[in-house]
Amino acid sequence: MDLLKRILILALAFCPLILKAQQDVPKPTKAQLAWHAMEFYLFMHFGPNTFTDLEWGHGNEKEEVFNPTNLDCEQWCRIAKASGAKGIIITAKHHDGFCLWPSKFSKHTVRESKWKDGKGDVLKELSEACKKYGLKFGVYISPWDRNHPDYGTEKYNDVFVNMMKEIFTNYGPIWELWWDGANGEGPNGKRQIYDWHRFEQTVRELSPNTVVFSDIGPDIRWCGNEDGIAGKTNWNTLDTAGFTRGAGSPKQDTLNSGNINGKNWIPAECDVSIRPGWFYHKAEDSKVKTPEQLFDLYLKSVGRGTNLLLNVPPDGRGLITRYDSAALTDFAGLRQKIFKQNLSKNGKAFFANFANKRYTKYLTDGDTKTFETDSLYYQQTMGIEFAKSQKINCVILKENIENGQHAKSFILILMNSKTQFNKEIRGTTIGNKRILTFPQTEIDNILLIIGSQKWLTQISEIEAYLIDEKLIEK
Ligand code: FUL
Repeated sequence: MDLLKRILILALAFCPLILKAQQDVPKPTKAQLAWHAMEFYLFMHFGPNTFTDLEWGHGNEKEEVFNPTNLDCEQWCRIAKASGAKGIIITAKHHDGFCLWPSKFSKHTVRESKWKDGKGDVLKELSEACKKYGLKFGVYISPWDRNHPDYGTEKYNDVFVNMMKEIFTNYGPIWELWWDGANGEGPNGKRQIYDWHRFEQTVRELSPNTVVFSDIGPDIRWCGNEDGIAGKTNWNTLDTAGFTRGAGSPKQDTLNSGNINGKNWIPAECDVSIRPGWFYHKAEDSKVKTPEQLFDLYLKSVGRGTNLLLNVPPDGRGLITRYDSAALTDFAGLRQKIFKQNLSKNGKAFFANFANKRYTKYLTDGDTKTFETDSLYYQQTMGIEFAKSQKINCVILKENIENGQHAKSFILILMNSKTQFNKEIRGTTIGNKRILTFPQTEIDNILLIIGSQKWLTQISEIEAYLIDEKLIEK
């Protein structure tokens, strides 16, 4: 029996074991999978700080400071839509404890303010506007509360649960719930011992499709920095045993890259502000990030397999300024222009197995669910060949992550058979999307070798683009 046959028989004998191993691999839930597809959405920090020029309110601000003169959540939604964002997450309650809805469980809310004679409700207006504009609606609710008289006592856990109940019942569906990790002192100088278990149960019972963000999930994790930058190695898996939210969470670089053999599917989300601060400050009108800077952040977040949560704070009128709006619209324009023409469609996609090369439509069909794999576990090779050489400086790889994330390392080879030119780009993880940019190169073959993998990597797309040279990742 020749060697190849022996290997094949051995591999078949181990098949059940391998299949079992694949079943044990962490996989996204349906809600997480839908979350991955969102890629880019907006954060809005709005509340008393908008009017007091603070970042962290003390909790003793008079309710009357909250008084937007011209609040228009539809304007927020129109701008979000124009930017290509898929949803909005609003600070329903920041650390100062002020509630943007008339909660029955607090006396520090819009109801006590002068805005609309105490009849206003930002969550109502925004949730309705999001529905109208086809945007997902998410809520940030800070567990830390510098105002609530019960904070620091067991009673506050009831307050927090009741507030979440109000939000789910009156403003749902809530697509993402954001729990901030900060846990400072309350008005009585005490810190709260949060009943996280109960908080989680409340969400699961009342709103099972909501994905919950915190430093360590349960559904989405923090990416470890507030700069909007994910790790070049970015596993959607994380080990959480022995860790707690806030000060007890894993090291920031672990959050940034995940754990290769992590037991739980908890992908990273990159939060960053379009301005230096999270809340609106007039002095920062001239410091709004440019469309090019936003695009670079997009490459470093979405382009590394995470989602981008971009904060755009409304001002004291209750409107998004023209500076932020212009930057967002131009950012969308850049993305539309850049990704308009997938040059891979000019070529023929192939999948190679030993000496056999078979052509496939799956790598260029735009369908992230279709892919080719080998039937056995070893490195996989695929690519695009072009009859006529192409100038490119950007390649996008997509891994179908429905059944887990598998590629551990890859080599992308850019080849020009006429000039014998070969350029190698080495990388580690791929995940939902991996965007690689490099100086413009004329090629007639793109070869992707998945070097090592946890299980059979399912590459669904290899896209190629020629983008403005200035936009190559910094
Ligand atoms: C942090 C908060 O302390 C900031 O004020 C902001 O809300 C940011 C998104 O999260 O932990």
